[in-house]
Amino acid sequence: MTTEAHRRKALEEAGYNTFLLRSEDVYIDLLTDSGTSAMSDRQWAGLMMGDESYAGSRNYYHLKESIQKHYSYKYIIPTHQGRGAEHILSQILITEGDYLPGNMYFTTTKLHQELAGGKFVDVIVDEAHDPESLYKFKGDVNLNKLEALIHKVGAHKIPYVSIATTVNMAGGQPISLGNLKAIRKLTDKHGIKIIHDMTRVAENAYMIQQYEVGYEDKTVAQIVYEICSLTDGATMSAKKDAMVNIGGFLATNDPDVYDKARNLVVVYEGLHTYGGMAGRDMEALAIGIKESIQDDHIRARVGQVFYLGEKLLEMGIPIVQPIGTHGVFIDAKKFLSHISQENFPAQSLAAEIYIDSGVRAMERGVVSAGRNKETGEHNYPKLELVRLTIPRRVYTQAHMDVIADSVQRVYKNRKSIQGMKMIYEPEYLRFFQARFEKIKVTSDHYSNTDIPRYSEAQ
Ligand code: P71
Repeated sequence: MTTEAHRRKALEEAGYNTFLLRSEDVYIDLLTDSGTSAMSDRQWAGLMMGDESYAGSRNYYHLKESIQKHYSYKYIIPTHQGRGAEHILSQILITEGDYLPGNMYFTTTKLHQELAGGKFVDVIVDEAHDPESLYKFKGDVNLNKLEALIHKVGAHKIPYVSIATTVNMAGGQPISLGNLKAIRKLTDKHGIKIIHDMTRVAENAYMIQQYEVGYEDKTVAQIVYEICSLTDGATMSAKKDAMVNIGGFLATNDPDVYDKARNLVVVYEGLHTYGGMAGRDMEALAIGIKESIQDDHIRARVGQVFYLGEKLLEMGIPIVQPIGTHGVFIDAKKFLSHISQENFPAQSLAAEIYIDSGVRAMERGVVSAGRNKETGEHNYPKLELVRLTIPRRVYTQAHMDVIADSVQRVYKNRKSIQGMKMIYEPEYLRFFQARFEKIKVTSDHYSNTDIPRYSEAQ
């Protein structure tokens, strides 16, 4: 625990970017659920069984079996994490001038598609861009948008459709199996592949079990298998669902893609039987996959996120609804309606929550969206969010209460919060290392001095 004065100094030194804080200065760390979950006793036991042979490690074969059995894919290549798999797959499948439709962008996925010469096209349903829409499957693709793109550019310009389970940037929202089946039908008609970003597939499957007609009696494991079976290949950041601290993989059912991926992985990651992973980490992952699709586990995991979300809703805090499965996403545009998007409301809000309580959150708005490649202007996404991301098997319900209380305090004082300007901007994935300064008080909104700041109110 730290004092407010300490946190103010720490955040200023971090350029008001929560990515640049030291973890020692953080009390409850909700930056991400990536690599931050607690491994189980069985996973830790698995680490002790690490076979660190350079080639053909026993753990690789265990991992391969686990992926084939639970995720259906035939061929697999371990990578150091999700973006390692995205890099290799993008280089193989995309040629200059291609289009990549998908159910909303993800930062690293889109960047690798662009670096390979492709252009991402958002074909998600409109509801996904509306934080207040209660539509249950905001990860669904709008088939008309997809079909229109196919007609416009031609199927030969679309190597694959990118389908994420769940959709992170939409607020952790699931896609329905009905929609995925319809995408399969349409893509089959045109000879287009479906590549699955399966980073949080178990959480998506749980939402299908809860809300999609016909799946109420299926297990999460069965639904996960069915989702994967409808797709041609996958990239996975195993640091989320599968609860390892590092790791990922690329999977495909296509022997040609596998052949090319085996050739490329040795250039960028390592031999094809370990990619970027140690033997012990592959063992922990093989075990984590099995644990991640247990109904009781996933119900508790998502249940904890919903607990926090429901608490915030009761307090009248504007959050993305339905509540996401890996975190609660605060609607910063609404929360800080007096700060225009060019002054980074979500960045400012994440900073303020940290100062209030030491809770570290992540900006998911205009900073994350980066700049338009052609015009150089900021991309202004409809969603300007702060993500309170919950690691798995780490925090208690009491921590959730502390988080909610802090957000409520900041909400009460919201009118006194100022916007930011960016003073350092990296070329790629700028949100990781960008630096900010609070902007000087210029507008009427900031002259509201009758609302005491939290520290003064004490
Ligand atoms: C998350 C992350 C980690 C992250 C990545 C980039 C910016 C901020 C935080 C990573 C994902 C993801 C999806 C759907 C691919 C990756 C890349 N998410 N797809 O949410 O959520 O995986 O980090 O293992 O390379 O905090 P990687």
